[in-house]
Amino acid sequence: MPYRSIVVLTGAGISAESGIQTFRTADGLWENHRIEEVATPEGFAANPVLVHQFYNQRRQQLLSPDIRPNAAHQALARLEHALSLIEGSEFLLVTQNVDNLHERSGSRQLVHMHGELLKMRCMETNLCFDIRHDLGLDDCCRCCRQPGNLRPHIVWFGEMPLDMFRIEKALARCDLFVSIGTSGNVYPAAGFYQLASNAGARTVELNLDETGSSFDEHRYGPASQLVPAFVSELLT
Ligand code: BJW
Repeated sequence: MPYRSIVVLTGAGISAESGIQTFRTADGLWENHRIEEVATPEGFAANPVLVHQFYNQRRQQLLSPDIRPNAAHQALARLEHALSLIEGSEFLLVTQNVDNLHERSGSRQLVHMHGELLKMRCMETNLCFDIRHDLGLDDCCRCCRQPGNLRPHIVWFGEMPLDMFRIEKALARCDLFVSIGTSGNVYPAAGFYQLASNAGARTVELNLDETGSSFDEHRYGPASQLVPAFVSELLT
């Protein structure tokens, strides 16, 4: 293994072959909604019922038996496990995805920088709770016992992504940075490869299509094929 410290960033493309739709489609809509309606604090304040409905639907989709991790998620868990057996090596998987397919594959050194669909958060106390059912305006929070204080644990536009300190520390130390299935449209994640490169890391992009970003190496194709092949190369 030529690398001692690896950071992997994943985006919607890694879960596409598991049946979860990516974000940026040709019509600019997410599941028929404008971004401002469903992915900003202002959208939630204007129409919380609509926003709850949007995330309730996506949560139920994620919980359906049809949605399962694919070979790309599994390969990353394999990589983490292999590295854990090498003394002194470090691994961090940063996902922009709000699904749970990485943890279902066995990934543990994992940061959900844009939140998690299967969590809700109290806006009063910032405490998070697991959730598998639908969330509504009348639901009472377990900590403050008030209705209307709960929101999806999702990072919307204009909000600070989660665990940035841990991510930036890992980026500053890594010698390999791999970006998988992300369009590179959303910051700060879109700038991670430059931070890693500035720290001296080799940067590799695995994506279905060109994104226009300048990594040291680009490989194009479906994640379910590219990622297992890339991980096998690293481990031999
Ligand atoms: C395949 C494949 C297959 C398909 N195999 N590949 C102006 C300039 C710069 C920045 C800003 C600006 N104005 C505002 C900002 C900041 C803003 C931002 O970036 N806006 C841009 C739109 C310009 N960012 C923020 O507000 C963030 N917060 C922030 O910046 O805080 C301040 C800060 C300061 C200092 C330090 C740190 C922070 C918050 C961003 C929150 C994003 N949240 C969302 C919504 C989550 C809720 C939900 O899920 O509903 O997260 S947006 C959405 O985009 C979601 C995703 O995680 C994120 C990234 O999308 P992703 O994963 O790249 O998906 P797609 O669909 O775009 O791409 C899929 C890719 O897969 C494509 O490339 C395909 O080719 C590929 N693919 N099938 C391999 N089978």
